[in-house]
Amino acid sequence: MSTVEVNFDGLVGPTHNYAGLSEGNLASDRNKEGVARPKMAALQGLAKMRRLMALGLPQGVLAPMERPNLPWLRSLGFAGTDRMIWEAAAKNNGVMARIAASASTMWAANAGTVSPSSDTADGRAHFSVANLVTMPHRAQENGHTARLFARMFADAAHFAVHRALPAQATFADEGAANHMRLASHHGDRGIEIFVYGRSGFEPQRAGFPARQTLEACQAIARRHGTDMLYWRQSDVAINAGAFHNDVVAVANGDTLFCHEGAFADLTAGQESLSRAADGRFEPQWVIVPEDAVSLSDAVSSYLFNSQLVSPPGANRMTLVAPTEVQENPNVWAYVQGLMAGGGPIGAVEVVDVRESMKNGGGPACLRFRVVLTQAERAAMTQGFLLTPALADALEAWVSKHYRETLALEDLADFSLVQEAQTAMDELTHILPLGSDFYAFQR
Ligand code: SUG
Repeated sequence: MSTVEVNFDGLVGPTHNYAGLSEGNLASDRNKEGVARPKMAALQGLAKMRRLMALGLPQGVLAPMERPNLPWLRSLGFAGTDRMIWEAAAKNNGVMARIAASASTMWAANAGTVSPSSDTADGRAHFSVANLVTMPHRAQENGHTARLFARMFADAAHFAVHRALPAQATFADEGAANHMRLASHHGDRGIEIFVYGRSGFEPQRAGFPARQTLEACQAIARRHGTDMLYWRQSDVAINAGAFHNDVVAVANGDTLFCHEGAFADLTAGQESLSRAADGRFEPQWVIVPEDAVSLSDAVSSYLFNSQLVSPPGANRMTLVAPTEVQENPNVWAYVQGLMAGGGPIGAVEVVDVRESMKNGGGPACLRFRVVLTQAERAAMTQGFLLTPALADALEAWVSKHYRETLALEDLADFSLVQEAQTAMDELTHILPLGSDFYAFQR
């Protein structure tokens, strides 16, 4: 198969913590001020990557951002030596240090949006880095992501990497977490669907924030040269804690698996997808009714934040689900019924990504999916696709540098900055980032 989907997972960085920074993300709020386990978090992420590789699926890895982000603190007026900056930012309950230390680049589904070359007007794969403007701890990611994508997808004959949209609430964009693509095979021209929470010209909604605007989606479609369907997320889902569409829906191949309450107008969505797919393929819908799995159970178990994948050789899809799905008897009974039902989803693999889940990041949040032809895989910078040897090297690196535990009080300790910088410096020798990738190296 010459065209494949590669899942690039965000490697969890050494400052993973529970600062409770994300309003509307119930797990982040619930675990606020808990003690995080950075080493375990990174190893859980790598174990998930290995499971996907074992299913015969291509797997890639994305480097974490420089955290603590001292350049960001400097831009906010903190001055002096690195130690002085860090100690000042950690004062007054340390909210600035908490933001600067957030390991949020692990949630790679928010890195950006991709349109594969089969969908775009100029026949190149287009990437738009997400501006993530709704939350300050996430808004600092986009410069790093742009630099990383430019490094990975440097060949302009095959790839176009677009910077983040203007950093204004009107164009709030959270990337692939609100984007779905259906196609009969990965390499065929696909149908891309953007799911937005509000128009940028409406005031921010009451209740939890809507993080994606229609105008951001339209701008990305224009830049990529793609046809796009635009569906509105339901307010009920956002208020139930679905701060991204990928908390209540996931698509793969010809199949869309979602909660019946995911979209403001499910029927209109179904009709528009059928029209777009007419003559190309028959969309398969797996719609879960509220009385089978409530929105509340969907959000707490992250059933729909599973990865839906097509392992080579299998004729039904596999759901890569978080442990929490198995632990909820009602949700697990639904999954068993789904497997037995003969529909498009035929197998489940359970993965433990609890450390990320406690911040509201399930299996699908941790990955950035990119459909690539064989020629594009050859054109991308080599060394970002996971092999058993690279996974070994990354695990050894994590085991050597990461702390077992990290409480919020520990953030004030300047040695954390030094440890993180030592780790990142070494990472630039494991992944082909270049020896000046991080600002502290320049
Ligand atoms: O943006 N959590 C992330 C989780 C992102 C999940 N991604 C997808 N659904 N694709 C967020 O809310 C919590 C960080 C903290 O509270 O310290 C956080 O940012």
